[in-house]
Amino acid sequence: MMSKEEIRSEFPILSREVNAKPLVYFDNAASSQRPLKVIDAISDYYKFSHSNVHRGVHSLSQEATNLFEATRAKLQKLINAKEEHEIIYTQGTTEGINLVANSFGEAFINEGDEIVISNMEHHSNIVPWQMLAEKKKAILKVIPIDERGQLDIETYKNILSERTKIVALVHISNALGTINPVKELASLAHEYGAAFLVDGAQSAPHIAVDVQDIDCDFYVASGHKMFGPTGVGFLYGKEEYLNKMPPFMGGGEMISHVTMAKTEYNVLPFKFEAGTPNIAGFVGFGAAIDYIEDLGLDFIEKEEQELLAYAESKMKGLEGIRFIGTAEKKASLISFLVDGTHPYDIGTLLDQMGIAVRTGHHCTEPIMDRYDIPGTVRASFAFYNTKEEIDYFIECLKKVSSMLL
Ligand code: C6P
Repeated sequence: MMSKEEIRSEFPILSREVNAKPLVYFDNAASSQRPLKVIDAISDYYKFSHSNVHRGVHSLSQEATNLFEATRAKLQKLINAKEEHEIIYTQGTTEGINLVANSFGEAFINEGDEIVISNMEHHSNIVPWQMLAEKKKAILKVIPIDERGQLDIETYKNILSERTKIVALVHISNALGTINPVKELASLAHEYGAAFLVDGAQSAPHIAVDVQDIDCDFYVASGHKMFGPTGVGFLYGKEEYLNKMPPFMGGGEMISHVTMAKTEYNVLPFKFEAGTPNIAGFVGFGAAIDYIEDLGLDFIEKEEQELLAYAESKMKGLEGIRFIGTAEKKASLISFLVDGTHPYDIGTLLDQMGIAVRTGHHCTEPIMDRYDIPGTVRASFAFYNTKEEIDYFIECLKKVSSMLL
């Protein structure tokens, strides 16, 4: 087992200073940091192996293709997908959801059909469905959340009907930390024959995910939150759905044959991967998945749950703290307000002390409306964070609060 110090030494950025103070990086839900293995994999790829993929008989192109494709098998294993070709490379969670909204929407959504989302979705799991509903004259239904930030499952059961065609829900809320019981929610959707999409942006980096056990039809996530590069991500889709869905974008790679009269589309997964991809990004993503697998998601989850419990217990002792999101099952992030202060002021002053937290609505404005607040301060932890950093954060939070009140 690696010590915390050993783990931290693999992330060069963690030893830098910000505003002349050691960096305390508590903004992992926005984007995590990368270990040297990922940075080196990208650099080596450009130094020694770059060429276009799937396009050449020459050795370099084949080498680049092998490196690029290896990540697909790693992703398949990571989330236990049945088939490798059920993994579609994307730019990230946002593209994955847009792909499903467009392609699934085109094939399966008609006037009067219903799409179900919840009040705790990220904008990227709201807007594409609103656009689809408008285009197809479909109806968007929203599951409410309770005061603790948990889905109202009884209302969900009442919303579901034969008209429901797809349910798209977040696995772990980026603004509340709530872990949703996606297996149970998927099973309820399936009783009505509806498809079930999981927004896994915040779950893939932090907990073990088994898409066959959840029995979701789609699962999307982003590389940059999984200790990998920006601009890469993936969509898992059940083959039976992906085969029935039209391509999202047209161009090179996604075709098997083109004439001026007609185009035949390529097989999965390439049908959904038009154009030259972010090859180096996917090579780096492969190294990030290796890193996660080596460390182990059980270890990651345990470390992060410990940090969460430690931070929550310390914060409960502070005056004027209001937690937003107190679900029974929570991931390692804390959204909060300090009575009488604005989140931006807290965030700005903490930054002066070297602490990076996110402030604002976290791209979840409907959650902020639900609680009638302008935003929150969000501290989100990763396994490389430490209790000492939390102690320093608490000390600084006390100072900042007294300065503002
Ligand atoms: N949340 C946060 O600070 P992209 O931007 O495509 O990688 O991920 C979008 C997204 C979708 N769903 C959830 C639950 C998310 O948390 C995010 C990204 C970041 O909370 C940036 S807004």
